[in-house]
Order: sequence, then C-alpha cells, then structure tokens
Amino acid sequence: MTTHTQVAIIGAGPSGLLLSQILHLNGIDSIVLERKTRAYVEGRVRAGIMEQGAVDMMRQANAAERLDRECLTHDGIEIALDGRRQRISFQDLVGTPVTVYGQAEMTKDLAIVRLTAGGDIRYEATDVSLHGLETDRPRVRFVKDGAAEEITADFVAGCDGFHGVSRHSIPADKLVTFERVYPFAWLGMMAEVPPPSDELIYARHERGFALCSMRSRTRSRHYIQVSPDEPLEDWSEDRIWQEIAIRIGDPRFEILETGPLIEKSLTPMRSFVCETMRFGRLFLAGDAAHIVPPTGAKGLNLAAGDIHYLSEGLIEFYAGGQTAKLDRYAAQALARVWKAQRFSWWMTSLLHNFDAAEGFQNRIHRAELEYTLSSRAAQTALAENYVGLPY
Ligand code: FAS
Ligand code: PHB
Repeated sequence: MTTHTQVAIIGAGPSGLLLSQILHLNGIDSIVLERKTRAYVEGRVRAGIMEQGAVDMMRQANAAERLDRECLTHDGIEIALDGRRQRISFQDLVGTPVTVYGQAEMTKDLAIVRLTAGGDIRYEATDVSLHGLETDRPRVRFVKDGAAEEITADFVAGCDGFHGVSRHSIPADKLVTFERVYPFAWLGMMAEVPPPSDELIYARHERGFALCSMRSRTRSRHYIQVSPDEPLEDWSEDRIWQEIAIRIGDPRFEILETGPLIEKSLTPMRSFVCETMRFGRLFLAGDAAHIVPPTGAKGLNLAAGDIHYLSEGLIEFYAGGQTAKLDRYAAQALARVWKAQRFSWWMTSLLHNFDAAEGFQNRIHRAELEYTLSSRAAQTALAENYVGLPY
C-alpha cells in the first residue's frame, strides 16, 4: 500500500518527534517511522542536560508542560581536580542556566503530544529503505506487521541516529565525514539515591574522569571513565561506588550516597561529523549527522538546533515555495555543530586521562584545566559554551 505525506521522518527519538510536532503545529503533515517499540525508545537512558534553546524548542512544540513542572534549573557546575572541588557559576559569568531533564522524559512528552494530536508514528516499522532522493518525489519502503508498505513524500528527514539507514542511503562518493575515536569509554549508572551535590560534579583524577549528574533530587546518574574494551561485568556496584568516591575527592563517602543500581551501561566515546547533511530531498538531523563525546552535554542539544533550522526551512517552503532556508540548512547547522564539537573535544581532553604514553599531552591538558580554574576569562568561555551558543 502506498501513502503520501509531505515529510517522511525516519526515527522517533527526540529529533524525529520534535520535528514532527513542530511541523504539525505549522500545518505540515508527516509520518514517523521507528524501527523499535515505543517502550524501547522511551526506556533508553541517555542525555540529561538541556540548553535554554532546547527548552524553548519544547515550549514551541507545546510539549513542555511536565518539563516546566519537574525539571531542575542549575546555575553552575563543580569541577574537581585531584579531589579539590571548585564551582563555575554560569549565572555569575554569563547569566544563563541549564536545565536538568532526562532525554527519556523529553521523548515521552513529545510522543504523547504527537499521538494525542493524531500524529502518525509507526513503531516497529522495519527494513526501511530510501529511494528517489534526488527526485521531487522520494519514496520510503518499510515492513509493518509483516506487510511491505511504501510512502511517497516531498522530503525525507533522517532522524535515525548514528546507526540509522538515512546517512547510509547517501552515495559513498557524496559523503564528507570526519571522525575521532577516543581511547576510553564511559561506564554510566543510575541509582535511586540523592546526588552528592545540588549541581553536577565533573572530576579529573589520576585514576580517570568521573561525572556525578542527576535526573532529580532523589535520582543520581553517574559516569566513570573506563577503557573502551572494559567488560561491564568486571564492575560490581561496590567497585563503581568506590571509584566515583575516590575520583570526586570523597574517599570517606561524606557526600556521596550509595545504593543499588537500576541501570549500568557502557558508552563509547567518539567525535563524528557528516557534513553531507543534505542529499537531494533527504535532510539529516541529530545523531544521524553528528556524534559528540557527552562530556560537554551537547548531543541532544545539537539535535534540537538542527531541528530548529530544518523546521524553519520546511515551514518557509510550504508557506510560499521558497527554498532559501532549506538551501542553507547544512551550512547553518554545521557552523553550530563544529563549535559544539570543539567544545566537547576540549572538555573531554581537559578532564580525561589519555594513555600513559601521551605523557606530554596529559600534562598540557592538566595545565589547561588548572589555568581555566584560575581565570575568570577562561571560565567565562567554558560557561558560554556549556549553557549553549545561540541558534
Ligand atoms: P536517537 O539515536 O536518539 O534516535 C534515533 C531513532 O531512530 C531511534 O529511536 C532508533 O531506534 C531509530 N532508528 C534507527 N535506525 C532506524 C531505521 N533504520 N528505521 C527506523 N528507525 C530507526 N547526549 C548528551 O547530551 N548527554 C549524554 O549523556 C548522552 N548519553 C548518551 C548515551 C548513549 C548510549 C548514546 C547512544 C547517546 C548519548 N547521548 C548523550 C547522545 C544522545 O542523547 C543523542 O544526542 C540523542 O539521542 C540524539 O537524538 P536523535 O538524533 O533523535 O537520535
Ligand atoms: C547526564 O546527566 O546524563 C549527563 C550530564 C552531563 C554530561 C553528560 C551526561 O556532560
């Protein structure tokens, strides 16, 4: 069976759902194809920090009612160097806060508003393939409930993440990509215990990086640097708690509360950019186009920025047939992506221990962190990037 829509969206993560909802509010119809179940998508534990721009996008999507009620507002972070903690005040330096609200909650909220408005989100749509991307009537084929189906559309939005089909539908000789893989990973965990501080603690320690984050005042989300091929089963709960305590400078657990883990996972660390964010009628957005090491809390926020630019372009097109904003989508999005890549790489370099072989590099990174902690100018630059650069 063939259906037509204005915009076919691949992926029902934050990028795809945010785009679908904003298009709907501007009278543009879309169909969202998601290969996983709704429960699987909403059960994934991922980002936790939203820039003001991403919060504004949720409000623009009429999806921020629970966010506004339940989020936490943070005016700064703490940085621990060899156990000594120092606060960086965003409010004092740049006058802008960040918002703590889990990506899983954001995705749930967007799915609810979209489906309540009659949105067409097809979960468990498998074997998605894209065709005719260089024509003005691209086609998307997929299997749903065992039946082969086809959608024709004016545009296709590839919001299907790093491992999705969209980027891989662009001819290899048209793809311009850049990648850096880091020599470590993050072991992430979640526990129903209060976080050790009111704000996030980023820690550089000779044993490695640690981050104490949160989802609420009673739910902690912490990370530690491990080697990229670390067997998860080598990390018992006690060993994880011990390591976090040492790395944030709390060896006697005076501030760190411990408890049973409700989630434990490994995230590889890479920087990746696909500069081919447009191919014919296909537009890539979010993780389909770029991956940042999560040290700068930029992944989800870059996705929101892409959707800001892409939705503006599509709204302009359907309002009067103009393509100026769509034509400059990739350049506009990439300008912001590369600045966030630089900041994420910088924060990652400052706070992680690289291989012992890179002794000189580790000393330089440590010296830069010590300088940053001693300089208001350097802290202002950190704050400006962390709270989010303007769209
Ligand atoms: P997503 O990957 O979230 O969504 C893509 C969707 O497309 C998925 O639901 C997927 O099932 C679907 N899909 C894929 N292939 C498909 C196909 N062929 N057909 C149909 N559907 C398909 N960012 C931070 O800022 N802080 C963090 O701490 C952080 N932690 C992370 C941990 C992990 C393990 C990962 C993978 C990412 C993390 N990120 C973090 C980055 C993350 O938050 C992303 O930036 C964010 O999910 C981007 O959203 P989307 O672009 O919607 O991509
Ligand atoms: C999180 O809460 O998941 C989080 C916060 C800040 C980061 C990365 C992850 O830099």
